[in-house]
Amino acid sequence: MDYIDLRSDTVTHPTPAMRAAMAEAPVGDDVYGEDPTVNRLQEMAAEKMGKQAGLFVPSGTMGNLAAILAHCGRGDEVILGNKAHTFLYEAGGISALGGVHSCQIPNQPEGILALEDIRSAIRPNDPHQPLTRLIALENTHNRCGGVSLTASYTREVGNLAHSQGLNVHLDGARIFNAAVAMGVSAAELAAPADSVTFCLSKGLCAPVGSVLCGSTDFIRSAHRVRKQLGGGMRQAGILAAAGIVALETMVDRLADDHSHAKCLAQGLSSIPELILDPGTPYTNMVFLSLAQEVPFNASQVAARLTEQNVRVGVVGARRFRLVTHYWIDDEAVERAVEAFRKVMI
Ligand code: TLP
Repeated sequence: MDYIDLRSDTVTHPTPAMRAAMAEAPVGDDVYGEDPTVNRLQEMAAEKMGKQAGLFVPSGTMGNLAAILAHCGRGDEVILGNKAHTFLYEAGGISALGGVHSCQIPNQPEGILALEDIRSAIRPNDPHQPLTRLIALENTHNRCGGVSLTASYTREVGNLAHSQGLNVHLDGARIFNAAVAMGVSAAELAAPADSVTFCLSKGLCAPVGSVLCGSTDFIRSAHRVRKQLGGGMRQAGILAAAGIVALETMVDRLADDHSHAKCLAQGLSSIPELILDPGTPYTNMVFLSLAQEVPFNASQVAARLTEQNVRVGVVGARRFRLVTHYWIDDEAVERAVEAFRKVMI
């Protein structure tokens, strides 16, 4: 990359090994279930998540949508956080396309939903009210700073949900970042969830795709929903091949992204005009704001940074999100800090 792109880990390009695997991939028609590379990716993904089956989908958004529509019928309700990606950034797909009602409860700063809040949000069986069917969690939690949810917290939510006859869906777009940061397996983090989506196209660098995992029966239902959404792809093995390389080679190195995020935060903390969020970074995201005395807003600062070949995410009038990934090395971190220092003058 010829500029330093900290807007997201979604900007990552496929690695040379991925491009080679894509060129060589054996393929078939995946709508007939005949693409050997897709089938292999789905099996690998299910194994990594500790689930029976997997379904390759074009995006994390479609993975969450297919999952929620497979768990809930029209008029049913999902309990989710008011900062959940599914609530904020998926264009309202669950209600627009699935007629699923959402009950938003506050995300606590550590990304969790308080058990008490979940308990009180579960509806009684009253014909005036929608039926609660599902609780959705997110790990790592994007808008809560990229913080990881522990396996024990997720287990508590799972126990509560299952005791009430509800299911749990986990938006694990960055579950491998959480697993690497906490030194546990992704399967352990996903165990209490009935379904989990994770993304191949973020920190794992694949160009396209996510995998939704769950029980064989659940994936059968989600498969039908994927078809309804137009997500049945044909020789998708070309894409799945990159996903296999991602799972084989790109998971453990996420630790480098986390340490680059720490160096970035440390460097930026020496610039008096910048205020870093307490605790940032938890994984590969650094959140910060402009100090009151800075006479520019975040968009103006971002435009000046672009002139220095550094791109950052603007997530509020005076707030930024910087995300580290495979294409951000030590030198890029130093150059980004220097660019911030320069544009503050
Ligand atoms: N998040 C993107 C933007 O949409 C904000 C990003 O740059 O972080 N779940 C979570 C937790 C996500 O962060 C994202 C993407 C998704 C789902 C959706 O994945 P895609 O972009 O593949 O549909």
